Amino acid sequence: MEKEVPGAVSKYKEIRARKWESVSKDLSEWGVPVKDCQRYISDFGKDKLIEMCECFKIFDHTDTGHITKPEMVLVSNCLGKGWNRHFIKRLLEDGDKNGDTVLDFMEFVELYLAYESEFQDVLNDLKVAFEVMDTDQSGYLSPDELKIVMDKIGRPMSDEETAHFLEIADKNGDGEIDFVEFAKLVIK
Ligand SMILES: [Ca+2]
Ligand SMILES: [Ca+2]
Ligand SMILES: [Ca+2]
Repeated sequence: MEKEVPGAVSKYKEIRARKWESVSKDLSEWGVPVKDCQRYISDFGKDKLIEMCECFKIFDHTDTGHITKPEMVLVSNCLGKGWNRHFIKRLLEDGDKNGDTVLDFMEFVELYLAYESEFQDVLNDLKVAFEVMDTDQSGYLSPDELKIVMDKIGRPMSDEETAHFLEIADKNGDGEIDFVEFAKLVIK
């Protein structure tokens, strides 16, 4: 396990810069100006905004830029927490400020902050699994890391299979699997 060794800080900064780049892209895709998120950044930090963005993308299963009720049911069920329908109804009622029955990113951010432990609880097992697989702690799963995991669980993959798997999983085409891409593989 890597502890406070020199270089850990710069590695962390590198991961954060890469993640922030992806968040900026997402925000612009959703039509959210970064300045609208500024107060969340000053109140809770950039890392929190990255975390909320990842959580939003995971719940937005079909990548439409908003979260629907069936998506909330699907995601919470798939991740083994199974929020009951009363709780989901309450989340939507609390979160949907403009009354269009879905949650856009800005609505989600407020909701996430109000129900942070519930959202974190849903994603926790997945996060732990991801961290175990990410052996070099780069924040991303490389093809080699994937192969090692598949070997370990007794289902070794050939280079071809690995490439094919990556083709399906690697939505943004950067050659690695990030936490959101990993979650999308698990949630079906
Ligand atoms: Ca709404
Ligand atoms: Ca890695
Ligand atoms: Ca990727």
